[in-house]
Amino acid sequence: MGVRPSDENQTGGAIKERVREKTKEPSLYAVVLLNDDYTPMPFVVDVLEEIFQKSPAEAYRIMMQVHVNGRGVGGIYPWEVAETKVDALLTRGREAGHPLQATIEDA
Ligand code: TYC
Repeated sequence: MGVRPSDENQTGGAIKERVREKTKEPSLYAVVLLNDDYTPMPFVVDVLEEIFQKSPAEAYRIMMQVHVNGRGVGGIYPWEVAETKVDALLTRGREAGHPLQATIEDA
């Protein structure tokens, strides 16, 4: 005999304990800053402090990582937060006339 979908959670009056809720943690994404030859170093440090909430020392470390290796992680966030960070970074760069770029990758 088949079980109707609406009966799947029925226990005929018995108490049924749910051991674990089927909630999932949100997937996480890395915002990756990309190097270029024109954006001033202090501007990138400011962006990391103000948009990515990094300390001055951490912001400088990430900026140098990008400068030397071509890329570096500004932060790891749920998708919509990562998108908002990239938007803010691109807008800030564009308004200042700098070609600063960032991408979103699976963390
Ligand atoms: N390479 C840039 C310079 O020499 C500095 C820089 C660092 C640019 C990080 C972008 O994401 C970046 N002025």
